[in-house]
Amino acid sequence: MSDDLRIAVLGVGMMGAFHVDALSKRVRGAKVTVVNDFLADKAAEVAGGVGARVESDPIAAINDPDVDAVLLASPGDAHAEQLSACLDRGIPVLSEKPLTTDIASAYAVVQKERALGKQLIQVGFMRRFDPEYVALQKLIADGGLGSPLMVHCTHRNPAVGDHFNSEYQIRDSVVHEVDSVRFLLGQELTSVEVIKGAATGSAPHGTHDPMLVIFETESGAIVTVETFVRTGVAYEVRTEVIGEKGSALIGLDQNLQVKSTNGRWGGAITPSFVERFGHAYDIELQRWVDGARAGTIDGANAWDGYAAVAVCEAGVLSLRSGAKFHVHLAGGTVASIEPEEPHAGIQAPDLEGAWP
Ligand code: ISE
Repeated sequence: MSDDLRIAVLGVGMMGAFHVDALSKRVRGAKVTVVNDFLADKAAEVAGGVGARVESDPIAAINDPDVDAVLLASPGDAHAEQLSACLDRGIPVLSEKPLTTDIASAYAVVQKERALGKQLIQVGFMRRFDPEYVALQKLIADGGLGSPLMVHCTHRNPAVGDHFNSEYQIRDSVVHEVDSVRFLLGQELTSVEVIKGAATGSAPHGTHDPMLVIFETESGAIVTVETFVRTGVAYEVRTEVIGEKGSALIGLDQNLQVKSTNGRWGGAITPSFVERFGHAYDIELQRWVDGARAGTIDGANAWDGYAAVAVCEAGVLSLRSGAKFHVHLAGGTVASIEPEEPHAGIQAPDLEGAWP
């Protein structure tokens, strides 16, 4: 009898189907036994491809006797109930971001897991498994850059649908930078300010794309994030950390460099996050499966997922109001988010009137 981890995958849109493929073909010790999606045809197609069963009710899928662990790639607003059902059954769950869609429900999930006294929830922040991020984190943790003073993040997608408005951009895209910086620096983010500039012509009316997001960290380091999801170019994610003893940069697409007879040189940029982070996703899944079989988790935990929800919520408030928001994520208590006191501003002297 096989002792493979029997997994239910909830939500088999692009990401869920990608994970089912990886779990079936590339990850050792795992077997997808149950598939659920609100689109019955999609569920049947994906399940059929790997010999799994379709279960139309997500909670029944979680409670299915053929299931040892759950992978959530369902819409974020379904996560709170589905995570709670996994905790009730006491089985491991890998949840794609967001953990949940609001601070209160994310905090409730953290508290419920804490009451069980066992970590069962892992959040799918795959960059924590990308070799470049891992190397950078180690360099910083080993003191190779001295104290980190600044971080510059670039996050560009070639194109997205019109549903991708500015708030979605913060919660779906910038959220990766929130987690990456927390992972790299080992610090909480303490403030958020979103700056909206001129929008690209392909952004729908009222959508601010690109934006500059500025965070501060517990030690006072400053983080800048350029978020631009309609560049029309390719997928570009870079991170540079500047410390007291040097700086380090990752995400340079330094793969095959070609020099041609026409005097040009260059390489290829990854077209989407699937190519850029495909290897990281596979490592993440293998480590999750190995951890689940050993009764542990390995990667971002429920608190990390919760912190990301709270910081992005503050980012959305800053986007709406134009104010800088402070975030307090202390001692495992619920996050508090407050706007910075408005400044009086500067009154410029009337130069024209003063001119002789
Ligand atoms: C998407 O959901 C992801 O998770 C990608 O990593 C990110 O680059 C993209 O902006 C998001 O929409």
